[in-house]
Amino acid sequence: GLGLVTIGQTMAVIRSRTERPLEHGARLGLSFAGAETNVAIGMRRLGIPATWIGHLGPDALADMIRRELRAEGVQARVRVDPDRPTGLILSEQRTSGTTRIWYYRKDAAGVGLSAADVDGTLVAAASLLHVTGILLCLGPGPAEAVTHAVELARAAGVPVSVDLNYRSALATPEEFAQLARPLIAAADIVFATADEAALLTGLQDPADMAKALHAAGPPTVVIKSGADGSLLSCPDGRFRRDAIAVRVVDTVGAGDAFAAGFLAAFLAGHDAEQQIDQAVRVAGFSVASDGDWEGLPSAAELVLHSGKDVLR
Ligand code: KDG
Repeated sequence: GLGLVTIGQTMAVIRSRTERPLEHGARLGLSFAGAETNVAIGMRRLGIPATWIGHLGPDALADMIRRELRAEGVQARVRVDPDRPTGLILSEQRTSGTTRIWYYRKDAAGVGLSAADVDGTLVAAASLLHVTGILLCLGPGPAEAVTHAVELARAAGVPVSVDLNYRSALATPEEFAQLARPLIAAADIVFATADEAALLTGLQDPADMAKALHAAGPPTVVIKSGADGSLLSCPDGRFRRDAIAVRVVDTVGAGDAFAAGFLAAFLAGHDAEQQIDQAVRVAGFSVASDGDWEGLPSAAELVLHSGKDVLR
């Protein structure tokens, strides 16, 4: 098959390299990020073909994103939105341990996504469709794009994975719960942080939350509790894993890394324990390195640095 197909909003990232408030000015670094392209890059580095559907603006930031995705071997099915700039994330390194993020995304390329952007032939040829809750909250058009992609995947027998990725800047918890429900019902695999699962179920214990999410539809549920580890609940059983102990450099993107590791193992036909083991290891690389996706490991690195020997 075509491997991973995903759809999302990818933005430029301007990151301060100075540990102090931005109001005093800063040295800045330029990159890009998007939950869905982070997963695509992560899976691609582990040998899985990946295609991303998205909109970008008519600007140099879009050129950077296209060029980098090409360099990573991710197929980009991009439509240029002539009326909207490429979105932007401004990341302030307030202290060495605290990052503040401002989004410039609600009027940016990506909000114009619609069902028309979803190529049915492409989705039907995929081995997996991966989507997140972010597009649901970006407006009716992006939400329809996700819903349509999921319908096409289901009709074609393509497995669907969903990372909830709740963004409080885009929706209240109540709005999010309502938007996410049908997506969860249609998913084969759901990734949720413990906070997201609590928001949706009103429960606290990971095993209870997983049970409640199963009742909503998905046979495979992963609850991620950050440094406190993760729980995979699936038809083969329930598997808990500790997070890998690393020096924490940057936690943003860890969830996408986790999903990439998990889904790459899933598509390679590995069993449940191998899926969560690989997820935890790829997330460890992400946490121990700077940037939302730059530090993601290749398959060769995962082999070299097995167990707790994460490169840092
Ligand atoms: O999961 C990390 C992503 O969320 C980040 O890289 C960019 O899409 C993004 C967002 O919404 O913050």
